[in-house]
Amino acid sequence: MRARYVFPPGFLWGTATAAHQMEGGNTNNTWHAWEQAGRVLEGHTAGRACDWWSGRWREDFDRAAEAGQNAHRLSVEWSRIQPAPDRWDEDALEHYRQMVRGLRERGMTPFVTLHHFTDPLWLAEMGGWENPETPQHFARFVGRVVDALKAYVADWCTINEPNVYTALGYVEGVFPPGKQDVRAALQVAEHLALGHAAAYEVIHRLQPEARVGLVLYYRPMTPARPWFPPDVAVARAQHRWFNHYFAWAAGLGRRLLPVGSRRDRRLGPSLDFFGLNYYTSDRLAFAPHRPGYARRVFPPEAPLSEHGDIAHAPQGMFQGIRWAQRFGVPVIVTENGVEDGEDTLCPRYLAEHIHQMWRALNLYGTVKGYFHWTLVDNFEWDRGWTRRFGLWALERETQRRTPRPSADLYAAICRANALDTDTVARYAPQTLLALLPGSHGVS
Ligand code: IFM
Repeated sequence: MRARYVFPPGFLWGTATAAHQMEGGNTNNTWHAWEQAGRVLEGHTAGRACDWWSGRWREDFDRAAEAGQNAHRLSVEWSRIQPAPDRWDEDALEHYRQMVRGLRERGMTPFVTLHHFTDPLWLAEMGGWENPETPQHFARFVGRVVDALKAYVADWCTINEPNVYTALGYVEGVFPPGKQDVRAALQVAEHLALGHAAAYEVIHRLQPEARVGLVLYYRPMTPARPWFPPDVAVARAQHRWFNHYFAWAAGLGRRLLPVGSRRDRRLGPSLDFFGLNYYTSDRLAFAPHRPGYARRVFPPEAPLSEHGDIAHAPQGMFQGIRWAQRFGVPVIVTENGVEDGEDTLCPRYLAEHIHQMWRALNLYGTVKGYFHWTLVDNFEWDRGWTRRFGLWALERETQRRTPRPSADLYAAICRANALDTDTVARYAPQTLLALLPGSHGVS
């Protein structure tokens, strides 16, 4: 039996990257300071990263284009473009102009993310996103970038994973500024939502035809013991705050309250597309002494990634798209991938997640693109260089890139604009059964 899952013409296939993880030499932002303070696993620093700022983006864009990708999602680094509150660096803007033009020259559609986890040091000194003026600072920065790049870019992601930024920086304290302060987290969340809405407005004022989205990290959360009311309650509460908060703000113009929600016209609706990042799913068990009163466990049957960070739960991709399409705008899978230096799980992960995306597209018809995280191994934030998500492996000292088998699998999918069982049989034979019609991906 054979099957071929075909995507609509013009479907976007790409990879996603972020400035601080790729460029190297970003020394004027909060993450650099965090790294210097020894807060990253094994004392790692981003250092030269993948050397994009010296020009290696060219060879990586060549690689992506040759591998059949027709889009790329990258981010711009605020601290380079605005190194001080009253200083703008035109050379940095020109550098990004060359990059996005470089994508167009290679037949790839650029998606530009305007905020991806890093903040300029001057902004942090002013209180970062706790400061109610930060949304306006962000909107000013966004205006400069849009003016500079709009000849080549029409697709903008305002803020990457504001839910992760808030949770890891202000509740768990493992991202800068390292706080564990729920009040500060609520303030930051509100200001990020306002920053997104302000950016949405500025972009449309400068470029009426632009498409603007927010990128959310969606994580399905189900009760570990569905018959145990405390597990049900914590799973609901965490789903509400982690998944719903920003989606309701940008998608519905509603602010969540401890009970119910309130319409807030400053927030939106402010979405032209929904950027969905999906990696894994959680089960939550009530744990009175843990932050958020919950202990997270992975579905017991799910295979785990190299370091156990990600459980292979491809049905969550389907659920995520079903959830996101309720906000009434096209969905773009702006990230999906797995840390897997040996490339043992990744081929199967890729095939099964793309299959689930196809199922959701077939049912709801709203998915417009898929960006795999990521093109080349890069600096993975608090885990440093220990986690390898790249389709291409990176040897840091020599900057040599080597394709993993998953790079060939993904290229076959991108080139065909389809996932077929012959390709799966070649690269991920163990998952063939899960991909046959009628299986719904249950392997
Ligand atoms: O590397 C990160 C990225 O910056 C944001 N989303 C998740 C990725 C993998 O952890």
